[in-house]
Formats: sequence, C-alpha cells, structure tokens
Amino acid sequence: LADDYLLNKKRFPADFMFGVATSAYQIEGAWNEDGKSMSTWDNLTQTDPETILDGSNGNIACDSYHKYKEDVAMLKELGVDHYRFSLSWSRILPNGFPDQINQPGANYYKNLIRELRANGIEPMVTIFHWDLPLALQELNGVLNESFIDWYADYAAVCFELFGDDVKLWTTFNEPKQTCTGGYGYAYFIPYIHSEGLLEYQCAHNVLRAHAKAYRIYDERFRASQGGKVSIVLDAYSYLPASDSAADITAAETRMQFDLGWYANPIFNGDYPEIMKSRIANRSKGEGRDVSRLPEFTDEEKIALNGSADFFGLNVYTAALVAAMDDPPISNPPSKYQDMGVNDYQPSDWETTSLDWLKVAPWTIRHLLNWINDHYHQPDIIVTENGVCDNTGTFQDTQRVSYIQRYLSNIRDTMEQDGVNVIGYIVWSIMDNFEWAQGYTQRFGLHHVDFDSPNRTRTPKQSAQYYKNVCETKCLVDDDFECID
Ligand code: PNW
Repeated sequence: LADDYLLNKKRFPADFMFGVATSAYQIEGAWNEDGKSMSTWDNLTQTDPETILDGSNGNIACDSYHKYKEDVAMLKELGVDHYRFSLSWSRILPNGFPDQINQPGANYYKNLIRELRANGIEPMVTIFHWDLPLALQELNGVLNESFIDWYADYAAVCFELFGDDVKLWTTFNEPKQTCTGGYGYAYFIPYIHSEGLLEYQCAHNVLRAHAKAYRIYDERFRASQGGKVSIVLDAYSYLPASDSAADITAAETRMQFDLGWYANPIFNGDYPEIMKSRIANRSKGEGRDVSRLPEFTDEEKIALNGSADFFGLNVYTAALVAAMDDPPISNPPSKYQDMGVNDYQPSDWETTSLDWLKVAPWTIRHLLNWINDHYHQPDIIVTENGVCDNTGTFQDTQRVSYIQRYLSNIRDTMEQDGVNVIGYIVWSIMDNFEWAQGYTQRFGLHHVDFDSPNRTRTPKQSAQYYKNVCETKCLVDDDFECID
C-alpha cells in the first residue's frame, strides 16, 4: 500500500460518484441470440481468431446477457453508486439503421436499467464502445461521411428508448483507439495503416457524429429527460522529460496531438492550433494541395463548441516527452513526424503485465490540471482507471495499491488545485474479454472463472478495498483516521 504519509486521508465530498465500468462486447456474450446481428468484433474473432492472443472470443464472455441480475447484486454488494456500461448497436439495430428496432435487444437494456435503479445504482451509458454492426463496416464504417447520420440516428433511438431512466450519457468510448488503432498504426479493427491521413479523417467523422448526437439531445430530449451528455477520451499524462523550455513545449505539443485532437474541437470549437499549423506545413511540403487535417465548417464548429456537459477521462498511465529535431518531410506521412517529439516511459517506473501500462499515479495530477486549464474548468469524471494482471490472483495487492494511489492524487488535485473532479470509475467490476489480449489479462475487482459454465464471479482483495472506499468515501482502512 501507499506510504501513509503520502496518502490523502481527507474524505471525498458526499456527492462524489464512485463507480465501476464494463462494455457490451467484453461482458455480454449472447453474440447471436434474440435477433442480434454480427458486429465487427464478432466477425473478427470468428474469422481471424489468430489475431486474439489466446484465440478466444466474446461469444459467451462473462455471460452478462443472462446474468445481469447477478451482476447488479454484485454492484450493490460493492456499494458503488454508478455503473458505466455500453450498448451493443447490433443488438438494438441489427441492420445498423433505425427502421427495425430489435425489441428483445432493447428489452435487455431496459431490464438492466430497471434493475440498477431498483437497487439505487445510477446507470452511465456509453452509446458506442467499438463494436460496430458488421453491415456498417462493410459500407466503410467510420470513414464513410454518412457515418455521421448513421450514428446520430442510432443515438436518437437510444435516447428515445432509455432516456427517461438514463441521466448520464457518453457518445463514444476512446475514439482515439478507434481512429489511431484502426486507421493509423493498425493495431485494431479494421487494421488499416494510414498514419497522419485516414486516422484524421476517422476522427473528423467521429467528432461530427458526436456533435450531431449532442445537438439532437439538446433539441429533442434535454427538456423532457434532463440528462447530461459527453464523450469519453483516453489520455496519457505527458510530462516534459526535463525543465528545459524545449521539452516543456514538446510535452504541450504531444498533449495537443493526443487529447487536444478530440477535446479542443469539443470544448473550444476547433482542432488545436499546433496541429493545424504543423500538419498544414508538412502537407504543403509533401506536395499536397490541402492539409491532411480536415477542416470544420463554421456550422460544424458551432455545433462542436461546448458539446459536452462534463469531461469523461480514461487514464491508466503516462509518459515523458523530449524535444527532437524536426524530422525531414517524407511520404508516406507519419504521426511521429507530424508531432515532431519523442516520448518514452522511464525504465524505473513500476511495471504491470501489460507493456504500455506503467504505474505512475502522481502524473494524474498534471493531467487533471492540464484539462482544467485548457477546457474552462469542466466537471471531470474519471470514467476509467485500473490495472491488469495475468495471474488471476485473488490477493491483487498491486490493484489495491494502484487504485489507492491514483485516488489519493485525485483527492490532492481537488483539494490543493481546486480542480472539479466529480467522479471516479474503476475499470472493471470483473475480469472480461480484454480485446486482442483475449482472457489473458484481467482487470477485474472480481475474478471470473472462464472455465466454468457459470462464469463464477468472486471478489478479489481489491473489491474489499473499493467497497470500503465507496462506504467511507475515504482511502484508509480505519474510518477514524479519515479527515472530515
Ligand atoms: C480501454 N492504451 O482501452 C478500454 O476502454 C477498455 O475497453 C479496455 O478494456 C481497457 O481500457 C483496458 O485496456 C484502452 O494503449 C486501450 O493506452 C489501450 C490503451 C488505453 C485504454
């Protein structure tokens, strides 16, 4: 556990949200039941199982489609006040479009939401968490301009179906993974390598789809439903590698190309200046007539500007950034050349079972302050934070310590810097299908036995710890040590 003298013992505010998260494909199973159609993830795992580390799939996963009541009982026992989960587009709209709503699919979510509310747990719903209907991917998916309308129609159906009982919405989970993973470095569906080109087109469509859905909520649902709508963005805390002015500038550039790429249009109405100017210059040097970074129309800028009622942040780790000589212009373009900076994780940072996930809890304070400074002091919800292991241990001391130290730094940031963090959500309530890692990486507060047909859930040590946090709103074990 964190050293006592470092640990913030001040109680969180009474209305601070504590929650846990999941996503549809990662937990539901029932991949072809009750009228659900194929999503891109169903298709990938059936046709190319070798792309998944253990050759597995989400056909059954945690079987939450059938075990949702048990899941809600588990949430209740844990004592969280919020549950973040996602809707499966292909379960609700099997052909992707709203002409045909699949009633059994819609009922699953209605029942889940009713069960949550009956147990005093507030649902926080992600409309899209990566599992696109295959039919839409076959029409070029996110890259098709029409995606903006497809998505907006789908979102409107969700608001209509569930909005009376859902007061917290997020449109997209981590669009950077969809765009840079899917169309930049190609480590994700649909595995297209087009750094600095298609990844920007992808983001352009996602951002406009988000804005359109947000404005639909404004126009048709906000008055009667009174909820909040935002997006979930994932970020590293990028810190300067030294005190030099060059490294400080480099870290700022890295942040802008990473988080600013999505957050600046949404909170300030356009892409960050540094992205616009660097990409325009390099595009020119490459002999192009127009910049590889698309431009928003004035109307789109207006729709985007302010299209979030809070800031949804997924954060797991951090990196250091150093300045470098501007790389020579070359084709095809590369994202690193566009950014023109170096980043790395120091070898002495605490490691985990995943390479990229180094434990650096103090860095979240920098990130939260950066968001506060750049986006008008928004209310911030940490929509995901957590850590993996590949042993399946129940004595998950690293997870306990990770959560405790990240929360302690969040409490410091609230108290000492006045940043408006209003909630914290652990990824995840239970072990689940960890995408390309299959079931080899476990992020759960509860262990899931994937060898048993029951998918038995068992609390780990971290569930005990987090239960106490939810109950006392304080990070120490003994309540009398908490500071009010
Ligand atoms: C998130 N990275 O993804 C997702 O929202 C979850 O579905 C996922 O299970 C969880 O994190 C754990 O991986 C991320 O490389 C994927 O920085 C990759 C990164 C971050 C988050």
